[in-house]
Amino acid sequence: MKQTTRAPRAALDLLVFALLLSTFAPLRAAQTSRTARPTRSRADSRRGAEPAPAWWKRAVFYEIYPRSFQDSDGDGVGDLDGITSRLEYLARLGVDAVWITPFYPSPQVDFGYDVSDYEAVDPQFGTLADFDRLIKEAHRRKIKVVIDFVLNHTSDQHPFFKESRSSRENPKRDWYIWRDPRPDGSRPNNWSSSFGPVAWTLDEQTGQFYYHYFYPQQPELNWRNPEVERRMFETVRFWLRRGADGFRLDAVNYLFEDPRLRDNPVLPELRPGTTTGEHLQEKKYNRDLPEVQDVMVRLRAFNDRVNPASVLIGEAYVPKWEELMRYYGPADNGVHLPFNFFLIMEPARTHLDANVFRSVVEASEKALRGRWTTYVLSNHDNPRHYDRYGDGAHNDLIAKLAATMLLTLRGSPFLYYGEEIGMVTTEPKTIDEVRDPVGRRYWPANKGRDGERTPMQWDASPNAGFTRGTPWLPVPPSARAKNVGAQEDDPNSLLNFYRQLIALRRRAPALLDGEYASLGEDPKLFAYWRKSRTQTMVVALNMSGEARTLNLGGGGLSASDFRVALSSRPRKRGQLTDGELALAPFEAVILEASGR
Ligand code: TEU
Repeated sequence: MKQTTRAPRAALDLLVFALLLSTFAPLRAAQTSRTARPTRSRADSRRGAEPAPAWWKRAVFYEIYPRSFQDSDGDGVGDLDGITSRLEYLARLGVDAVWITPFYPSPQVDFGYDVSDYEAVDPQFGTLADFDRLIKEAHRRKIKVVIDFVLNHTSDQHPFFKESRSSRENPKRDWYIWRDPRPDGSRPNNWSSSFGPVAWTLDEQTGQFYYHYFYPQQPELNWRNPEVERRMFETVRFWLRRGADGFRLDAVNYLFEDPRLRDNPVLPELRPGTTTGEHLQEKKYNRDLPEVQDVMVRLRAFNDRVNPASVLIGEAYVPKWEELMRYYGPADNGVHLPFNFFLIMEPARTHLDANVFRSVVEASEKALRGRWTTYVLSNHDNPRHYDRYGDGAHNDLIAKLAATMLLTLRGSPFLYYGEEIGMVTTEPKTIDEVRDPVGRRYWPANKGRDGERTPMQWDASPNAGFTRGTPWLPVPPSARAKNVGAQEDDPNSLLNFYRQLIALRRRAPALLDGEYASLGEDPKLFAYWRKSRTQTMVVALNMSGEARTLNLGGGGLSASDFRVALSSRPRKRGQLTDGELALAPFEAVILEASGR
């Protein structure tokens, strides 16, 4: 059933192109002129005649989980108007782009990642008119808006799936992955689901199983069917026409499955929270199949025809750089920014260790060979890095250190809402409180992802300024002390540190797109330089509770004089002339060389 023959690609592309030209030519012109505005970076103007790099290479991105950011109507769930009302805050923080996770109509089984209509807004989150206003207000502040595209699966309540499941003969039957049971009535193969236990659900009415890597309410689309591709690409056009600046492509590495549906190799380890039966698997036959790359190339071509300034950001947790590199496409004609999750994966995930970070960053640099990447420490699927790296005694200092790294590596940083005020992961205390279904299934070994999705903490009021109703997830007790209001006026707050860092980054060509090289091999001190044609910056991150010293004489640094541009601890600004930088425990320092 998955073996649908694909229409010749060139013919398909031509048809789509012709349609685009005839229908959307004026729109394309308008969008090009909108996106061709100069960026805010002063570094740009210094470059004279060189063309400005794509906006997303310079951008600081900020991920918004709309349910939890700001509620405007008192139903306890955040919404698009809520986001619009906080754009001024984001502009002041200095971010260049927001990525908003799904706000489309959805039964909300996976809180929006189960989409039942790709071209509308869920009433909980607002209306299309609210979206248009959000775009207008964001663009007015020169903030780009990237949205989520959940293309691997739909909701089981999407009309496509309802049709598909209605009968074996339905024209949309082949839009999903249906298979007969094996002769003994069991499921077609051994594949497990990300959310457990198995990836197949029997549809009693038609007597076949359908495949879902995620929840059973998220049936997988059949990307071998060209009609699926055509229809899904229309979604891209729909949102680009409405002014979206790009897409974060959800779970793209799961688009294709082995046509023969061979069993995955079973690993010895059991899934955390289970004692029998549920072994982990190597996802050999249902993840990162080469066909994914062909879709990425075609999606990029489609995207470029509608709005060449828009960005595609791929979400794929892959174990190796070689696999991730394929997402850039054979001729850099695939995804612009495959997410680099290596700081969120082991060993960097849990170890604040200079050797680990140095080797992860060096491996990235080596694999990339000049291509652009992302850096990300927290998102809506992982415990917040504030707790992952915090030692309990120096958490704020460590958060400043992590922020300094995130915002000074060679790549586009992605912040997750609330990390700028040090929000903590607040897991449900009892199973009854759990909202993320996976947390109920594997409690307490896996408490789900509610902990990193709690409401944004704006002020010290009972609901932290998030809602005047009852928040969908409890506001953490930490909100009373830790909130935007409290940090606003404290010059040493984490929030103000993020603001300073982002402002510094914006005006420093070396940090925006300079080269990278590690400095030294101290196991407690991660240090590196960034160099552009006109500037050299040194970043020194003491990842230990001991004092450390960085020798500024080596590592290809020819400058003799350095100026402290920013530090996470109070220290005298000004020249450093003795060739050494002494760092206090967990201190982060950025130096600017005054010579070359
Ligand atoms: O996540 C895709 C993904 O790879 C997940 O396995 C992720 O690692 C997992 O959520 C961790 O617990 C994306 C979204 O980010 C996630 O929120 C969705 O639940 C998922 O796709 C399905 O759409």
